[in-house]
Amino acid sequence: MMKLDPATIARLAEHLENCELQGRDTPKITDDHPEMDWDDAYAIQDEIRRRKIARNARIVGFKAGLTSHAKMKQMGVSTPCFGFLADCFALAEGGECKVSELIHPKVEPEIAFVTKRALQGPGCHIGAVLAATDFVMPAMEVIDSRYRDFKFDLKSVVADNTSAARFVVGGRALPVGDVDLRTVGIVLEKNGEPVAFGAGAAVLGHPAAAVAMLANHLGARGEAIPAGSLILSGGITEAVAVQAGDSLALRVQGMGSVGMRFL
Ligand code: OOG
Ligand code: MG
Repeated sequence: MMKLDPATIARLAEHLENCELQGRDTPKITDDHPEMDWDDAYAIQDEIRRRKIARNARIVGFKAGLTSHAKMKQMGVSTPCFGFLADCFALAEGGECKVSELIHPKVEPEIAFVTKRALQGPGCHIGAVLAATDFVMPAMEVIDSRYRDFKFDLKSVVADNTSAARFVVGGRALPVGDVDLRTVGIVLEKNGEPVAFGAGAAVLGHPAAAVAMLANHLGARGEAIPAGSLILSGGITEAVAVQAGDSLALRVQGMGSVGMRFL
């Protein structure tokens, strides 16, 4: 079921992507389109993905969002959501993120998965995810909602590719059998000060559960997670606001650390 016509979906996708590319904000789109449903929201996100592919961006993977209570509470929502990752979002490990290209960036500590086999729902579960995982790595996602003051509802944020903006992976890539992703501890540091702490289990009890949910979500839409995909499993803690001059580091127990600087 869809409530919006194809022309409206195309127009909203263009609008949101322009906001992303120009670093300017917008009121949430459900203000003007309260009738919008879930299929409309994902159709707008798909259209943004299609626009990027048409400009030669490569889709490198996916992200799960709002998978921890800390994030759901921070954003005032109660269900996870999913987006895509393009090569142009990636930053080099230890690299620089230009704040001038963004609206109001925030950083999230996450566990990244890289798949060696395709995963498709329905019926995908943690065991299947672990069996299909090549390795896991520390990751920081830079989210940057295109919505004014980071105020949105779930449909608006899905249409906006779940606030995806930049990400960095680094540290040590470990086979998934070499780490207990539930008990693994993380510390996020800003300018050398610890600002957030957590353990993997904050993400749906096990970060692989977020990947399974993603596979089931895609399966319901006739899509799969291809082998070789990078997946961000969702912020373990609340997102931390950053500004030019800040240095961020994420340390993950037994998995080293990943850093980035904001300029
Ligand atoms: C939505 C994206 C959340 C995560 O890891 O929870 C997300 C937002 O909070 O803007 O990426
Ligand atoms: Mg995230």
